[in-house]
Amino acid sequence: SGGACCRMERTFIAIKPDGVQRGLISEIVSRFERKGYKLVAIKLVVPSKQFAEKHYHDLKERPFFNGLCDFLSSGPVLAMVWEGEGVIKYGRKLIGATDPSKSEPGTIRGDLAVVVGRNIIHGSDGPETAKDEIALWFQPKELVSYTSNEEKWIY
Ligand code: RTP
Repeated sequence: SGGACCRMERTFIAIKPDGVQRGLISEIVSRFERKGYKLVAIKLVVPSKQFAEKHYHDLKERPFFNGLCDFLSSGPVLAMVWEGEGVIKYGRKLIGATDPSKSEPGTIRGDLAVVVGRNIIHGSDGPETAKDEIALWFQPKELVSYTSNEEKWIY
C-alpha cells in the first residue's frame, strides 16, 4: 500500500569467487528475489587486483587487505544492483554477520559459509557506500529501470 515511488533505494551486492565456484548463484539470487527486491543490474566479471583494491579501499590498513584483494580478483564475481524499500540495511540482514561462524542460521552466510575469508557475498554497508560501489562496478546505462507487475502486491 502507499505506492512504491519515494522510498526506493539501491544497493550493490556481489557474489564473491567462492560463491560462484560453489554454484551458489541461483540460491543467493533467489533469496533477494523472493524477498521482493528488484534486480536492476547483473553481470559476471573477473575484477583485476587493482579494481579489487579500489573496491576495498576502506580496508587498506587491515592485515588481510592484500589477501582479500587477491581473493576477490581470483575468479568470476557476480556483481548486482538490487532495488527496494530498505534494501541496503535489510540486504545486510539477509547476508548475515561478516564472520560466518557468528552469522545466524537463516542468513546467507549462516547457511552457506564457514569462515570469514570465504564468506561468499558482499553487500554495501550504507547509502554512501552503495552509491560509490554501484558507480564503481556499473555504468549508468547498465542499470535497468522497469516496472515489475509484482510491485503492486509488495508495496
Ligand atoms: P563485506 O563488505 O564483504 O560485505 O563484508 P563486511 O562489510 O561484513 O566486512 P568488512 O569488515 O568490511 O570486511 C570485508 C571483507 O573482508 C574479509 N575479511 N577477512 N580477519 C579476516 O581475515 C577478515 N576480516 C574480514 C571478509 O571477506 C569481509 O567480507
